[in-house]
Amino acid sequence: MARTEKDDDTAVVIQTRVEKKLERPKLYKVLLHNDDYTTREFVVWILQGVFHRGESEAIQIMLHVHNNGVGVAGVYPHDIAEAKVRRVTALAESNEFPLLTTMEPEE
Ligand code: TYC
Repeated sequence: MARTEKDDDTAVVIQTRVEKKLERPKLYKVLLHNDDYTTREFVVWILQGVFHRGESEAIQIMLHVHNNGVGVAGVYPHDIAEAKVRRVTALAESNEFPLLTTMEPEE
């Protein structure tokens, strides 16, 4: 905001508007991939423990992945999605399951 004094006692006020684009943070889908060795129970346990899904929703997602090859476990900002991928990968490894988790930007 600029105030310009004129010769008389009036003033001109110039309002400069700054265009500020508020970008919404990009979201990422955390994907679970099907395989032949990870047990259904383990995948449901992961969906409940890491992705906070209720039991019936966890079973639905697990069956979707089992039938379609891939499915969305959850959608999160970048850092959280990355942490979930790491956690699932670590849990799968320590339980000796080949369960694959990846993340990709949402449309
Ligand atoms: N296909 C596995 C089985 O029949 C179950 C499974 C589901 C594995 C989802 C991985 O992301 C997965 N035991």
